Parts: sequence; structure tokens; C-alpha cells
Amino acid sequence: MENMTSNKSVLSWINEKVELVKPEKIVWIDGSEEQIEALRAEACSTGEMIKLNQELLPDCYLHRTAVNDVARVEGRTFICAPTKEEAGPTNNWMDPAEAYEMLYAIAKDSYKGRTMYVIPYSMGPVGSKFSKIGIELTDSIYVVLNMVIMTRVGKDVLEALGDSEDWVRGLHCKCEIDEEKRYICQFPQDNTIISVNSGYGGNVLLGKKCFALRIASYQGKNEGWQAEHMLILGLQKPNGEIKYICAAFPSACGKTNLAMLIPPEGYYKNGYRVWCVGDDISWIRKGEDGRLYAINPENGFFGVAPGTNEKSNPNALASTRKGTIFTNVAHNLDNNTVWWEGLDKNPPANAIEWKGNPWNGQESEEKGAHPNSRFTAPAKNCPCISSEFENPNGVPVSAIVFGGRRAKLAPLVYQSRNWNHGVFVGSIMASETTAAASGAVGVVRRDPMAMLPFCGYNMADYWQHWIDIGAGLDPEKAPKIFNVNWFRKDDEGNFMWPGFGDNLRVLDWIIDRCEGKVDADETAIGYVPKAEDINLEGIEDEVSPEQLKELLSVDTALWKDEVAGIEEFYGKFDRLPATLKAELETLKENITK
Ligand code: GTP
Ligand code: SPV
Ligand code: MN
Repeated sequence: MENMTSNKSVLSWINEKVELVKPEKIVWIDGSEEQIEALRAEACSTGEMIKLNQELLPDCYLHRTAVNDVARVEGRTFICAPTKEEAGPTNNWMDPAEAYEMLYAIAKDSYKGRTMYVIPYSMGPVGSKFSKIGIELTDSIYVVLNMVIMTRVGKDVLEALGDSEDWVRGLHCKCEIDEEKRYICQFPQDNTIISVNSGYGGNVLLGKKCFALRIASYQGKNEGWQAEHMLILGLQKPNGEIKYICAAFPSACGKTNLAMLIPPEGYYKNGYRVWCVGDDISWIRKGEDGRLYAINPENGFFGVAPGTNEKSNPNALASTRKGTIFTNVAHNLDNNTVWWEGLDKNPPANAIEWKGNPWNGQESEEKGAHPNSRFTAPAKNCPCISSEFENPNGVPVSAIVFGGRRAKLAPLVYQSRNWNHGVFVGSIMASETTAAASGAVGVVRRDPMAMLPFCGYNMADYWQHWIDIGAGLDPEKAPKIFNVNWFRKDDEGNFMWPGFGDNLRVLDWIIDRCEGKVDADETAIGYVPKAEDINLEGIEDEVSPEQLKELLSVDTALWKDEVAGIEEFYGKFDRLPATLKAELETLKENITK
């Protein structure tokens, strides 16, 4: 096949990798419908994908990964910076020379008898000043078809690149899907990513976490912008004005759900709407008017399937009704569709579960879908996709929201006193772990800015970068910073807040705060709403005034324990910014007052 570019840096890098992995042939992905259709057919002929009911789910496919390959592997993810100090205490580090040697030994000859697909892709609208280009080499059609949905792929990307050397090199080799030899390595100084022995999501769709967060966070530090694990939504008020919010929650903590929520009935009637710009990643930079602007560098959603239903997230469900790839969900053989826990109350009786075994929907021990099963859906399918989705200049950010899963402690919502206090609030985030990464689920861990697994350099320097960004903003124009917790539980273990669409009630308060329209109570941790300012109309049965008070309460005894935990965490960082140390001292004083 003919080369699709004459860019020397691209061609010489590909040649090097061809020598290494020895493919039987090379296919350049041009993004054309014919090519995509041919690849789908090929994947179906080998069993790599299953074509679903084309009447009910046009252009939809099912894929099952290896049973040992169902989530990101944080323990096997490395930042290969020149020194360990540059990767920092929260990242796994490997010496770059040693890493290349080890990875090349694993990758050597691994494409023998196989095809190398060359995927030129753009993160962000092609040609936008926010956007960055990558090239991923892969031996997986599944990866190609996912990248085609998740990013902008094809010839125009190479045209936009021209003969520039500024692009991210990505090599993915499935190899034997051997867990013991699985490595996800980022080389931020080389703009390079190498991923071996996996075929799953965030491990192999290199544009996503590896590039758009780990490599991009490092680029952003050097170039004066930010790459964040944040959704972007536009909240339309009854007067038609739209305010944009970026929100960072750890994996499987509600970004996709919040990004496309449907307002509660009363709000909807009054004209409230939510428009989705992005559900996972934000690239943020200062605009000419001095405000921060955000784009979503992705082109699709790689969303958690379980729990997605007509009630919890109808917009996500609608997004998956065409052109979607489902990974590790149950296959309903009666009508050749898909099912997952929480889709409805009728599990299929004649099905194949995610591992590929027959399943009758009744065996409560066995699940139909893996808890981290996913859909890969084109963003343009989303009924509430924002009209600004393709805007090359991004959207102006009014509020930044941090949040996590905390059964106790964190109130429903609170606002930081100012930017630096907001950076502190983000830096002390903690959340219960989920199925999105391999390992124990439900353990509280520190996850600053929801970036613990995704920051491509020393977390202390990343915090300093946040502080520097704030210092460059007029406080009047800087986004206000908040923290939310949809996951507070009562003593019986029930969620105290209905969540999902009802989270709009909290977003509404947040925007009112940004506009100086509503008062708040100053507490030890920041500004908390006055109970009467959270509208409970329509959910009085679910949340009593006492419960709301409880949800908004700041328990100083619990916060004292928390401070001890923060101190211990901060103790890991030799380069902790003095500003954050001072904020911690203030919090300590506030809660012992
Ligand atoms: P990643 O794609 O892994 O980054 O996850 P995400 O942050 O986009 O999470 P997502 O919106 O997919 O939600 C993950 C899980 O949290 C799903 O099982 C949801 O049902 C659940 N969830 C989302 N929002 C809420 C909420 O407001 N309340 C409660 N109780 N659960 C929620
Ligand atoms: C996450 O885990 O935060 C995801 C899914 O968005 S993955 O792409 O696998 O990282
Ligand atoms: Mn994510």
C-alpha cells in the first residue's frame, strides 16, 4: 500500500517499527467509509467482532476481550522520564533506555503474519490551535475501529501535520495478551507511547489516557495549558444563556452521566437544558479575552455500560443505538442484541455472558456483563451534543468541579474560597476505587484532580502548574472551583442523594454562585449552600430537609482524621508547593477552632 504522507519523521519512525515487529503487510487508515466497512467485515469473519441486529442496532458490533484483560492496569503503567524524580512519587517509573530495550524485546517480530495498521489521528478538531496529532501503529482491527470512533482519523490529519515533527508516536502490539508481560509505557520527553500485551480500552486506544492525559499533561506544563480528566457541559438557563462547567471525577464516578444529564421535570419545563461537550477529557487554555477555554479532544464516548438505562442516562443509551462497539457486555441470542446489569430488569434467558459462556440470566453469581464493560459510541449520536462540540476555540469555563465517591465526609457540594484554595481542594480529593482499573474495588485512596493514574509527570509540579495558571488569570475571570459528592451514604449504606438528573439542582447552585446570585455559609472547608438554596421540589419524598442538612454538614471530627490522611499523603512530595502546605495549615486551624 502506498504511503499516505511524505513527512520524513513519520516515514522513518514507521520504517524503524516495521523492522522491529515485521508485519506481513501495512495498511494506512484513511478514514473512508469503505475501508471501515471492509475492516468490520474482516473482524467478523475471524470472530474478533460480532455483527449485531442491524435493524435494532445499525452498524453496531460486539467484542469480547481476553478474560484477563478487562481494565486499565495501573500497576503496569509507567512514566519513562529521564529521572524517577520527574515521574514523581505517585507514578511507576522506568529508565527510558531500559524500558525501550525491554519493550522492543517483547515487540520484536510480534506482527509476523499480521497486518500493521497505521492510524493518523487528531485529538481535537483538525486544525484547531488546541489540537495535537498522533500516529498509532496497531495489529488490532478492534483498536482501529475504536480509534475511528474516538478520534478524528484519516488523510486530512496528515495534511494538517504537513512535514512537522510535532506528533505523538504510538506503538501497540497485542502479542500474546500475557498479563505478566503487559506494559503501558509513556515517554513524555520523546512524545512516545508503547503498549504491549493488552487489547483493552484505555491500555490500547492510545489517543485517550496515554496521549490526551499522560503525554498531554506534560506538554501542557511546558506550553502553558492543561490536560485534565474532566467532562465539559453547557448548562442552559431559562433565559437561554449557556454557562460551561468542567468536572473532574475519578474513573467510573459519574462523568458521562453528568455530562449528558436530563434536567428534572420542573427544571426542564422552565427551560433548563444540559449540552454535552465532552464526557472524559478536557484540554484547557487561556483565550484572548483572559478567560479559560476548554475543548474535548475526543470524538466519541468510551462509556461504562452497567447502570446505563432509559432512566439513569437516556442520552448515553441513545448514543449507543448506532455505529457503536460494545465491549464485554452480554450477548442476547434471541434477538442478537446486547444486555448489561442495570439496563432493565429483564436479563435475557438465552445469552452468552461477557466471558463467552452460555448464560440464562438467572445465575446471580455470574454476571452477564463485566462491571467495566463499555460502549464506544460516536459523540454525534448524542441527542444533547453541544453546538460548540466542533468549535476550534473551545467554550469559556465558568466553573471547575472536583468530586469523588465518599460514603462519609465530603458534603454534597462546597465552594473553595479562591483559586489556590480550589487547587488545594482538588489536590486532596479521595475516592473509593472502581472496576475501571484492575485491583480492589471500594477502597478509599487519594486521587488528586482525578489524575492519579493519568498525570505524566511529578504530581507536585502538576499542582504548581495549576497554581501558575491561576496566577496568570484575572480573579474576576477565573473559573470558580467547587467540590461535589453524589455518593454520600446513610448508616444503612443507602445513597442519601438521588443523583443523576437531580444533580442539576447542585449545578444550578454552582452557576448561581459564579454569578454572585446566591449567598452561602462559610465553613472550615469552604462555602456550603444554605439548605433553603438547594431546590428539593419534586424529590421531597426522597430527600427530607433533615437529610439535606446532613448532606451539607461538615463533620469536624471526621475532617480531623482527614487532615491526618492529607498530611501523610503530602509527606510523599519533596516538591510540594508552599501554597498547598499553607492551605493545609489553614484547614487544620479552621477545624480545630
Ligand atoms: P470513566 O469512563 O471510567 O472515566 O467513568 P465516568 O466518570 O464517566 O463514570 P460514569 O458516568 O460512567 O458512571 C459510573 C457509574 O457511576 C455508573 O454505574 C453510574 O450508574 C454511577 N453513577 C453516575 N452518576 C451517579 C450519581 O449521581 N449517583 C449515583 N449513586 N451513581 C452514579
Ligand atoms: C477511565 O478509566 O477513566 C476510562 C476508561 O475513561 S479507559 O479508557 O479504559 O481509561
Ligand atoms: Mn475516564
